[in-house]
Amino acid sequence: MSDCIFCKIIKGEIPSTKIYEDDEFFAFKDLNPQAPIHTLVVPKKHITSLMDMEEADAPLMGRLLYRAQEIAKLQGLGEGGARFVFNCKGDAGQTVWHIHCHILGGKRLDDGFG
Ligand code: D5M
Repeated sequence: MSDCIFCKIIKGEIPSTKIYEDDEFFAFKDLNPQAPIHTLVVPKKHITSLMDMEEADAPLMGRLLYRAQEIAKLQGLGEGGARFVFNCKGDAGQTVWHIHCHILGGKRLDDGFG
């Protein structure tokens, strides 16, 4: 999608700190980190929100979860663990309308779900 900032990051039109890339997924550092490790994993396919995905996207999203936990381990979070978050639509505070999985870790996240 031409005006989506994550699509532009995937295409290299906007700079990012890339953590991982394959044919289907792209992972990069969050610009506004909420933890020592804060990475975003996105599918290259533009889907606006987890709550807008179609059933046909379920295998892709299953693979996204598998990749996300691998990427967390690549970043040294295998031992301590991590939080995997999808903010969906307005009440959850979604600000970028391209599905993204937040990976948060590198400290004890004892702040509830915030
Ligand atoms: O989270 C959207 C997240 O996207 C938020 O944590 C900031 C991050 N963001 C926004 N623009 C950029 C760029 N250009 N690089 C890296 N990270 C970015 P949400 O779940 O929608 O609230």
